[in-house]
Amino acid sequence: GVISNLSSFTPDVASITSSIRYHAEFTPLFSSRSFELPEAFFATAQSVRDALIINWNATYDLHEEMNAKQTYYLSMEFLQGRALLNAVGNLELTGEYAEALGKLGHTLEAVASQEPDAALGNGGLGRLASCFLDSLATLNYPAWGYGLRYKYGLFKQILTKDGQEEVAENWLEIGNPWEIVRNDISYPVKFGGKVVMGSDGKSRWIGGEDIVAVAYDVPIPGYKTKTTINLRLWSTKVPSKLLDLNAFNAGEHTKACEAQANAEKICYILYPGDESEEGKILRLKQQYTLCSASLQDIITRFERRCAGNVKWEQFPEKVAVQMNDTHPTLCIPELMRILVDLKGKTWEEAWSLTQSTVAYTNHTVLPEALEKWSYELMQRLLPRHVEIIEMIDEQLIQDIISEYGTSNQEMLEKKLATMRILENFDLPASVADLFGKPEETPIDETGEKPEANNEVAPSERDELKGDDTQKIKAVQEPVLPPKMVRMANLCVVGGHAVNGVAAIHSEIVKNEVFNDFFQLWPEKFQNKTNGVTPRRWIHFCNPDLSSVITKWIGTEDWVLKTEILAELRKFADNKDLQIEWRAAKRSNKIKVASFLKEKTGYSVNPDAMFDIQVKRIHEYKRQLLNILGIVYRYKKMKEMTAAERKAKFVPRVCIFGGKAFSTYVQAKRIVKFITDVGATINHDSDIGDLLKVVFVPDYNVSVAELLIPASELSQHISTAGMEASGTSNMKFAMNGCMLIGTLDGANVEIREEVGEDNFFLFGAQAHEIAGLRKERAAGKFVSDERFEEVKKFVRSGVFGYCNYDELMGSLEGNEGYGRADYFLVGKDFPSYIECQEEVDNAYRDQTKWTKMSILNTAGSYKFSSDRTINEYAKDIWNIEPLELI
Ligand code: DL6
Repeated sequence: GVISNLSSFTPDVASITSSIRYHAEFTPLFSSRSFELPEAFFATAQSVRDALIINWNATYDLHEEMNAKQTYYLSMEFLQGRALLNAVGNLELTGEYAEALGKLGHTLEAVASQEPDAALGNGGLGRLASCFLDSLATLNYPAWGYGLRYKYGLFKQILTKDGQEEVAENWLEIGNPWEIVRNDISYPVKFGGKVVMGSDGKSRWIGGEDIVAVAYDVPIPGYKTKTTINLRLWSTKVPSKLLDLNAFNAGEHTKACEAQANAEKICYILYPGDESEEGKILRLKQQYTLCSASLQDIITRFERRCAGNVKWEQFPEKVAVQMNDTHPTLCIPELMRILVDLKGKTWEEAWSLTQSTVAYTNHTVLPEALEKWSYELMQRLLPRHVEIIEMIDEQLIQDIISEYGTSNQEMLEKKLATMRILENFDLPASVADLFGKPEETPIDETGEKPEANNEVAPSERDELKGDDTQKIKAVQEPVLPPKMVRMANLCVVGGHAVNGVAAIHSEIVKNEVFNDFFQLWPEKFQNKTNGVTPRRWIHFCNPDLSSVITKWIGTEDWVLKTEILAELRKFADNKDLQIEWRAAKRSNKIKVASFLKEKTGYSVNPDAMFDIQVKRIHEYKRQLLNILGIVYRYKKMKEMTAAERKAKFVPRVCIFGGKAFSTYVQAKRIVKFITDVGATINHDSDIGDLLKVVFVPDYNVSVAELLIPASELSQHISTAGMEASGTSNMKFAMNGCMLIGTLDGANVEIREEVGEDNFFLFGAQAHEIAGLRKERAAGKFVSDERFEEVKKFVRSGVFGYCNYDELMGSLEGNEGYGRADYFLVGKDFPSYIECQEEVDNAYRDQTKWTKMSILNTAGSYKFSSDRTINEYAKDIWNIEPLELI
């Protein structure tokens, strides 16, 4: 009976109960005698997976049969979080699963909380990829995600008295009930070796290290549709023929396993520290594994669907490849290699196919994040790809010359210096003589031509992380600048579309970061403002508010058509709605209060304003501005009588969360500073419930799902022009939270949609920033006395033994990236604290505040990832929905 139930899964409570029982009994991981929460989670997830597999297979068959154009979203990161509640919610089986588990002695909520977060990403870029998968499936687009199956995802953050510590997160420890191991789908991937010329005059890449990439599939269900798409994650292993049996037999076990260990370590960890040469090699191997295995898979599918009649000119009509930032750039030379070396296409044919297939999304304007690889390292690992990149670079030079001519050599040289893919390279012989002077290599004092230094330049990122060693070396040893490959330039040249992720960011991409390319190919540049899935980020994580919305709008359709949310505007003043709205918020705040108590020991008052800043810790995101604002508030409170401070300040719980990159010294100082400030304020009996500062450890997707519904004020306070978009700002607005922020990233568009009166704006604007930095460098900046007062207060040692000299010092002086207040905390401080006073005043009037909160939800409809995905589908991918009936 049980087995036949499984093969024809019917979603009624009785068959769901028996399917959970079946999995509890036959999952070899557990003793069948026990059915505690971990077992219940695993068995429930497997039962849900059965339902998903039926739809996943049907979706695959439909795509195969229709052979429609399909999008492949390549990303080194997918920040999926938990899957159980999302899957049952999308299948519309939440009630049935809750009831079935009830019969088995558990609640669905408790079972779901057993699931470890799948944290195969660092932050915004990875979470965006996961929201996109949800929207692609929901909107029935033929699309897949491709990524890597890291054994260890993003580290677990522990907070000690010394600040942040990182612990490996073994998310696969008890196994992953969602994945389907595809031992039938694997591809060879190779590194190193050399390129030889065959007798046919063609290049061949031979020798080197061989590994195999094996597919692990994760079904991704859409909401209220049968469409279930695939996230294919690659894991690496050694080809079995390479297991060194002789070494085994000779008892040299370590040697015998060496190749195995080398292959497996590629997918060991998300973002290996890449300060060391070894770390860089590993990261480059990861990127190439993703690109090579995915493209081989895509091409195999394309050829199979051609059913023996392969017409390569149709490839871009069947395949769209989206590169999530520059991490999958190697797609470009890899596709060229496959087409030219293996499929016999001419260079011109292959280039046209590649360009029409591939597109690139830029997610950051930070100079340190625009990836560059050492030419020498790349040549060692991927010699054939380097040849191909050199040819693309040469072709680009020709394009630039034919556009601008050679009469204005100075202008041309500038263009080439910024636009070439290869940085710090001589001009190729084919064009060098056009410049009228031979290329000269400087002679050093020994009379020898120095060798190019292939070390990575002392980058701004090193400075940010407080690593001065390379800088010192650079000063002492006059060497040629290192030869590098600029991945972003390769993406712009090799892709047919380049997009930024919010309107203001796309303008900066066009007018600053890639301005020379924009002048050459304006038609390539687009904007695609980010979005978030309203399923996970309001409907499932905030059921109380969702019910209120559905009741007042009269339909649940807003979960799919968020524009309906705008109808809430009609009721924003309605007293009854306001009462229900506040009740939903309060019940979410009560849950968070008990979570904070459990995680940090601090008790907070659920009637205080919940003021939240959760995101990666980075100087440009300015957690330092937030905490210094809190310090200022605290100092003022201490200077007042109890009655005065009660009259002046609204009670607040200031919540922080976020991880600092493990080698980012300054970010870690900020984490420690926040926790120290919290420890002092939270124990100050003069202050009591008027102010609490809590740093939530180990911020992740699941914690966000708890905090965001409880938020009343959220902070998006980056230095203008530096945050590409932000996506948590969208989630907060959707959940009826007011934003305090600068005119940066998607804040600009959120403010437009929710209305100026419902957004707390402060700070310098993007176009002013360069001038302000210059002013500072010229010693002309006059600091506000309140800012000076705060720094002095911190330095006086109120917050423990430490005087935070490095942290406060970074806000002083006149010059240097990462110093001299590069992120303009001091400049924006006065307008920030004044804006915070406005927030207090607005919060005092709860009727007005609730109206503002409703208008934030109503105005957030544009920020659904469904809207974003429809735009990509139409403007970049040219794909159509394909629905199972
Ligand atoms: O586009 C998603 C997200 C943006 O919302 C953030 O503003 C941006 O910082 C983030 N970028 C990254 C790292 N980028 N790289 N490389 O996560 O992307």
